[in-house]
Amino acid sequence: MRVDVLTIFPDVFPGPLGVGVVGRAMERGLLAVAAHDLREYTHDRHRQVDDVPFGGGPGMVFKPEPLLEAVRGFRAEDAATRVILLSPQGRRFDQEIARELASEAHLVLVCGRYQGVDERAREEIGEELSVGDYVLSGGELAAMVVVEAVARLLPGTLGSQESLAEETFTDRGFEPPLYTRPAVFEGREVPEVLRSGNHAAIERWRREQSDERMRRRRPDMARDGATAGGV
Ligand code: 9D3
Repeated sequence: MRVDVLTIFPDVFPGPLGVGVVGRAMERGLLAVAAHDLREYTHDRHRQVDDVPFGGGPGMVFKPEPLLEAVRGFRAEDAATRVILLSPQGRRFDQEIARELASEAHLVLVCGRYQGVDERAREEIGEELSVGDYVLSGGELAAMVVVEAVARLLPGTLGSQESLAEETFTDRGFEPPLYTRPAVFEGREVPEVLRSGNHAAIERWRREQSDERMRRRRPDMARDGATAGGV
């Protein structure tokens, strides 16, 4: 998969995408992430990407010309590319959308900043995603969240250990409590069942614990059964 990111802060990439599972996927050629400076698509002396909003109001707005010159360039190269604006008004990104995006060959992620993006550019881009109901300063961290979640789903990205761990609780969403050594830490013991060697009992206990956690902490996920969260 190829991901092109349009941003006024290309230097923040790859950032955390360069390490761990996703970093390895890039090293192995399963994923290529390229950040492009939006200012490279300006033609004025000041390389201006923003301007004041018509009608007044605080802050600045992304001008349509540089954004759309870049987006049209990517679409001209590859008509099937999926162009997505990261925006607080977008559809909420979740694991189901991550799975859908993982089937694409090419994504273009446009990172907004300032007060937002000129409406005509928004319309032409066509698709918008938010990563949650909180205010970020721009779309860069959101784009990283999307790339990380999608990259994990590309075939060959996860090692067999990680894939297996993913699958075991894939339809449950919540991990059961995890313990490692020592068996007693500051007087607090690892549950006996985990040390019993009884694999059926261990499996049953883990299932109960993860169901109970989900009911208590994420009743929205538990309500529709185990697959509601889709993770
Ligand atoms: C405080 C200004 N907001 C009210 C008028 C509008 C606003 C504009 C631009 C709020 C945030 C931003 C920058 N955020 C993003 O570009 C963004 C984002 C987010 O803030 N939250 C969750 N997901 C995303 S994706 C992109």
